[in-house]
This record gives sequence, structure tokens and C-alpha cells, in this order.
Amino acid sequence: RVLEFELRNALESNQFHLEYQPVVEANGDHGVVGFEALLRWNNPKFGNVSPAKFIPVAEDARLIVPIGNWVLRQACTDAMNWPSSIKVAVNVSVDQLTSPSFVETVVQALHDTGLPAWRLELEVTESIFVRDGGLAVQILDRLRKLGIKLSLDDFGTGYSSLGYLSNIRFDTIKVDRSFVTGASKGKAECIAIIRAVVAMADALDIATTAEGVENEAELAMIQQFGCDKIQGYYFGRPMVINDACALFSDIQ
Ligand code: G
Ligand code: G
Ligand code: MN
Ligand code: NA
Repeated sequence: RVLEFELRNALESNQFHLEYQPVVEANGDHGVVGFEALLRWNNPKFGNVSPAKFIPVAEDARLIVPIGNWVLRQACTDAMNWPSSIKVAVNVSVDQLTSPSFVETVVQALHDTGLPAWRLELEVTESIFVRDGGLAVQILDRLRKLGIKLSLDDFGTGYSSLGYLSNIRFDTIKVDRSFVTGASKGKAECIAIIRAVVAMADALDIATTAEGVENEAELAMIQQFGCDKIQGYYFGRPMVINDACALFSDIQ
């Protein structure tokens, strides 16, 4: 595949950069609590390619480990420029999580950048429990014991069972955007699902983040459901690192 060929030399030609989308508190003054790092690829031949398109290619070509490790290191480096209470979330593919030296790579990235473990949040999807659930649980447990935060991304859209929630303690469940969109259109099923997820998370002492909040009405709805955190265009689109840093400077 042409995309795979281009992807092979994207790292060394500096074609990747990260954008950061703010995660804010659902209530009060909606202060920024962290950012999710989102990978961007600008290729001379194809222009900007969406991660939704190239991540699966990178996974199939076994390029996701070096690319994912670059993301991890870059995100930890960038986060050191923010106030010391602000977290950074990094998406981790199953192949990356279960690759032989993933835990060591994370520890090294924290050590080299000086980022405290609790400021790093790793986002995984339910799909990691499908293939080799035992190994994934074991690795997540090691990461957790190091003080790293764990988030369950795109919750409710995967093919997994809830059993893993009794084996591994997540800090945050991210309610998938599709439920937020559906609920805001008055879809009773989506409303019921969000309510149930929040109730379950509360009972398990897990925080919830609502994804894809795009307007005032969706914000009000999410506040009513009792989600803890919000991520969505209403509070900020993914932005380059300088813009993320500028959110904290007093002079605007
Ligand atoms: O930023 P955007 O909405 O286009 O992202 C599309 C998808 O790509 C999302 O599901 C997101 O989780 C995923 N993605 C973005 N950056 C990374 C990354 O660094 N690693 C992995 N594994 N997935 C990512
Ligand atoms: O799968 P994951 O949750 O990691 O994907 C995050 C993706 O969701 C990013 O690509 C980001 O651009 C996108 N996103 C974030 N907030 C919104 C939003 O409010 N609306 C829409 N349509 N997409 C969003
Ligand atoms: Mn994510
Ligand atoms: Na998501």
C-alpha cells in the first residue's frame, strides 16, 4: 500500500505532530484539568491524513509501536510546559500496550522528561480485552501501580464484556461521543445509557468524561447527567502546543 510506504519514513522525516484538546471540569468555571494528545500526520504526497485512516495502517504494518512511543515521549515533553496540575492523555493501541517493553518505555519517558506518573493518563479502548485480555490486564495493573492514570476510551462502543471492570481499576470512563450526540437529539436510549454508565462509574468510584460536547444545550444536559469532565468542541478543538500553552498565560 502507498500509505504504508509513506508511513514507514514519516517518523524520521518529522511528518508527525501532536495537537491537544482540552478536558475541562463539567461544573463550576470549567477549568482545564488536562489535554488529550491527538496525533497529526502531514505527508508531502497526501497532505493531512486523519489518524482514523492511518492508525489502522500503522497497526497492520507494525509501525504503531515506534509511532506510539514517539507520541508518548512528545506528549510527556510538552506537558512539562503546562502548570503542574494539568494532565496529559495519550491514546494507546492494543499492539503498543502489549508490546514487550511497553512498561519500560513509559517509565523511561517519564524519567527522561521529569513528568510525574500521575500526570500521565493512558487511554485504551475496550477492544484491548478482546484479543489477549489477560496480558492487557497484567500490563495495565503494572502501569497503575506506577501511579499512571488509566482511562477507558469510547466506552460502550466496543465488543467487550463488563467483566474486566472488576479486574482493572480505571480512573476515568470516557462516554463515547455517539451517546452524547444521540442524547442531545432526544434519543431515549442514549439518555438511558449515559445515565446508567454514570451510575455504574459512580458506584465503582470511577470518574466520567463526556466526549463531543459541542454546544450550550449539550453542556446543560451533561451537567444534569452528572458527568465529571467534558471534552468537546464547545470548550476547545484540538490545538497546537503553543495555543495549549497560551491558555495558561494571563495576557491573552
Ligand atoms: O483526532 P481525531 O478525531 O481525528 O482522531 C481519530 C482517532 O484516532 C481517535 O479514535 C483517536 O483516539 C485516534 N488517535 C489519535 N491520536 C492517536 C495516537 O496517538 N495513538 C492512537 N493509537 N490513536 C490515536
Ligand atoms: O476516539 P477518541 O475519543 O480518542 O477520539 C477523539 C476524537 O474526537 C478527536 O479526533 C477529536 O477531534 C474528536 N472530537 C473531540 N471533540 C469533538 C466534538 O465536540 N465533536 C466532534 N465531532 N468531534 C470531536
Ligand atoms: Mn481518546
Ligand atoms: Na473517544
